[in-house]
Amino acid sequence: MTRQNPQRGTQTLERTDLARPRMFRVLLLNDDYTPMDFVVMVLRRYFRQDEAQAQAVMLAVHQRGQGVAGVYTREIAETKAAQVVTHARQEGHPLALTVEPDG
Ligand code: TYC
Repeated sequence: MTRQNPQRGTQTLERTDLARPRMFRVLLLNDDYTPMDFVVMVLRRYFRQDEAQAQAVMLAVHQRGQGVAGVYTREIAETKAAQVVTHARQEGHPLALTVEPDG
């Protein structure tokens, strides 16, 4: 789109073909100590999953070692991972997460 500015005699070309941002996966890692209920709470509260999905993801991580909690832009993914680690440490749990490019 072109925006006219008659006072200055200028035109501004606005981009309308915005590129989609790169997306990042937040991965939950299994450990032997974090309670299952805490992981389910994390998936519900921080990753907006319903009870059934949170249970399924938690169990998949428990059985396979890791799993995707959610996919976000980089800043949001890193913020969520940091918030969860802070919460887990406050409760004395060793829960670990990583952030990696999606695809
Ligand atoms: N393995 C943990 C237990 O048996 C549960 C758990 C699931 C821990 C997922 C971390 O990301 C995790 N209590």
